Order: sequence, then structure tokens, then C-alpha cells
Amino acid sequence: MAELILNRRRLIGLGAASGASLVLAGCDQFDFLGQRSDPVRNFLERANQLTYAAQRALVGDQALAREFAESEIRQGQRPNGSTDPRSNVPEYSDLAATDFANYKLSITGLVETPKQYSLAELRNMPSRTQITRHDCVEGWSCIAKWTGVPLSRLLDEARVKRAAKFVVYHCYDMMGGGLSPPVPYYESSDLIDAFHPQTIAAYGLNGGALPIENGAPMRIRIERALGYKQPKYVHTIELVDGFSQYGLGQGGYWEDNGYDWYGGI
Ligand SMILES: Nc1nc2c(c(=O)[nH]1)N[C@H]1C(S)=C(S)[C@@H](COP(=O)(O)O)O[C@H]1N2
Ligand SMILES: [Mo]
Repeated sequence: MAELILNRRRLIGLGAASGASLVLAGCDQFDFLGQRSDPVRNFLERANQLTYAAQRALVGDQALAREFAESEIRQGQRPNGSTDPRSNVPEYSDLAATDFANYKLSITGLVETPKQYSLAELRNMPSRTQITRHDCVEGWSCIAKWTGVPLSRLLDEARVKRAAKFVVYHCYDMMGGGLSPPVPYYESSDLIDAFHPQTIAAYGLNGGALPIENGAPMRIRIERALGYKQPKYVHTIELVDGFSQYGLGQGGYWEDNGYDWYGGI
């Protein structure tokens, strides 16, 4: 896990075209990578990482997601997944009762200076507004206007340690139930997506405050990723060197249920 970023950079160094054709051509083409212990080869052998590597090679580290005009916002953001954690999370219910006046966003884990921000503090920081399209794997899309603090700004204030490789986003809402005990929703990204200029800690939607059904008081927008990679109701952002100890170890609630980790569009 510690070598993942280095390895990805080496892979991208092979060039976008060769990266893509390698994946399409199948494993024989990997033979030039030599012995089994070659770090790039080990990296490529993770099935899930094939998509990741190919998408990264094609998309590039800092390519922007498309942004739209106001006139292209055709309806409100369709609520999906959890839409009201007040129903089963007392702590969230208490926060909502006072319009999130006592909400704190924590930045923890592999940082030099752990931080906490109230909603008012977040709203007073430099913001970014972007009109983007949200694509849910269930087959619908919505164009919406999101306002928030660039996550890079929060991470810079907390000063990310060199050992950090991923960011885990912890949410208030509890998923599942039935036969298995409910588990909290969570997600994760690499540092490239965390520091991407369109990745924001969003507290505003279509010109108003972010409604509860869409993740109040704050949700993360990672604009080059699918809907399930847009965590709502986020209370803690944790810098980690791996995510095996969270949930079932796949990097997110839906990943633990079989979805792809990278989830790029
Ligand atoms: N905390 C949390 N975040 C979540 C979900 C959820 O159930 N809980 N659902 C995901 C899915 S599958 C989608 S499509 C979007 C829906 O966001 P929206 O309700 O604002 O449309 O949130 C994502 N983030
Ligand atoms: Mo979704």
C-alpha cells in the first residue's frame, strides 16, 4: 500500500497511450516489467487497480470535470441513498435541531495539526462554486450548482504528513440493518482527487444551504467520480496510509458491497 502512489506515477510515466493499450491488450504485454517482485507489476496485479491505472493514465492527474451553465440546471438535485439520518442517528438529529450550530468537521489522522471547523468557519473561508453533473450508477444524472471550501485548503491547513496516501470520509448516516447490524456510510479517495481543484467540502446547493436530503451540513464533491463517491453528512476527514481497517476494507460502503473503488466517470 505504501508504494501505491509512487507506482502509479511510474505507470503513468509509461504514457497515456501505452497505458491504455496495455490494459486492452491483456497480461502478456506486462512481461517487460520483469520479475514478479517488480513493484509496478505487483501493482498491476491488483484487478481493481487496472481500471484505476487505465483511467489515471487517460484522464491525467488534474484534468477538470466539465462545468455547465446555470441554464442547464433543469431540476433540483435528486435525493438518493440516505436522505434523512434524523430517523436513526440521535447525534445527527440533535445537530439538525439547532440548524447544525454545533456541527464540527474534524480533519484527523496523518496530519501535523488536527483541525476542527464549525459550519460558520467553513462558510467564512474562500469558496468555490461549480455547476457539474452528478452521475449515479443507478442510471440517472443531475446537473447542480455546488458551493464549498476547496478540500485542498483544509488539508493544507492541517498539513498532511508524507506517510498519508488516502483520505477516508466518515459520515453520520447508518446503512443497512435487517439481518446485519447497521454500519456507517464512508468513502475514500486518493490524494490526487483530494487535492483536485474541483474537490470541495460543499455546504451549498443551487444557491441555498445544502438540504438534509442532499447531505447537510456538508458533503464532499469529487467531480470526476460517480455518485457513490460523493459522501454526504461528513463529520470527519481522516488521512490514512491504507483503508483496510475501515468497514470491510474496500474503501467505502458501496465498495464493501462490490462496487469499484476508483469509480471514475
Ligand atoms: N453519507 C452518504 N453519502 C452518500 C450516499 C449515502 O447513502 N450516504 N449515497 C451516495 C449515492 S449512491 C449517490 S447517487 C449520492 C446521492 O446524492 P444526492 O442525494 O445529493 O443526490 O450520494 C452518495 N453519497
Ligand atoms: Mo448513486
